[in-house]
Amino acid sequence: SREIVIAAAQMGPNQRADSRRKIVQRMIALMEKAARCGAQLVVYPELALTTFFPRWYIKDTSEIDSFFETEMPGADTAPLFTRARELGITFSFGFAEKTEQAGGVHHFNTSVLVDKNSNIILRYRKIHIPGHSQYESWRPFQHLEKFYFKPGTEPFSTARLFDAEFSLAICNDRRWPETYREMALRGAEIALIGYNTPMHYAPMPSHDHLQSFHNHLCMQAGAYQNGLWVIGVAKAGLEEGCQLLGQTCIIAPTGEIAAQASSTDDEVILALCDIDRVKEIRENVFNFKHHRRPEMYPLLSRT
Ligand code: CDT
Repeated sequence: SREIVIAAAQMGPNQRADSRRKIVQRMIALMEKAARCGAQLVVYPELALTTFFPRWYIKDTSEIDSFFETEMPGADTAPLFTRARELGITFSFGFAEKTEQAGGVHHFNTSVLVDKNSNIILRYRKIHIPGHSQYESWRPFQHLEKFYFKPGTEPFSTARLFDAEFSLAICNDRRWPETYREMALRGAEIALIGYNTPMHYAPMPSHDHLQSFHNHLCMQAGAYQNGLWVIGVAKAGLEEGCQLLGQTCIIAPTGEIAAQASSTDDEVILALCDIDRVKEIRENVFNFKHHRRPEMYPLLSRT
């Protein structure tokens, strides 16, 4: 069987004044801890290098730029790549990406998968950008992802590592069933998903108490209904006065939680993931080839 020791490296809050260097040092400490426990792959959250800045409406472009990476690795992130190479660790993390393409400048909410030789083998740019695009004064804090980020223009894709197929998604993507189904149809066996989820949802505060439930509900359902391992990794805790959900977890293709964080701080959890367990689902109840009826779901292929 194909077994991989996967670590989910939950991060506690990143405050606005925390330097990239300090944050990267915390990420390295988590990686070293995971490596001591035998991890082969370490997964960090969405926007791991900064505070969740979409909670503020920032007009000054140089201030906005300070949250974005123009190269990966850059000067501040190189130590993470170097330490991973020394430890022989593969890793994945999210960051704000500013890139020039076809003469234009683009801002994406991005995550990458890096092999043990520090090569970026998969880059994903968040497709489902939540929140709003303009300042809304009635909110206690903003969720201006639509102001800061353009949606990625490439569909979900996969990369092969440890003889298994990996796919990346970011935060709000995990709530959409299409995410997991598209991945699975492309042959993905493991989905790596970082998130920053405020406990307070301003448009529907009566759902605040459901944040934890919905978090696990969508990832466990996605895992089971598509026969995928799902690694869900939080940036958690009280970040700039905003409480972020924890609940980092490693979910088996049966939908069962194999490991879960017990804090909202920097914390490593691990599981020995048998990738062949994907077959328990995909060769049985969700054998797409035998039981799926795409011709009966014509609206799914329409916008
Ligand atoms: N980062 C991110 O995508 N957060 C959203 C918050 C809820 S939508 C405003 C999420 O889906 O968890």
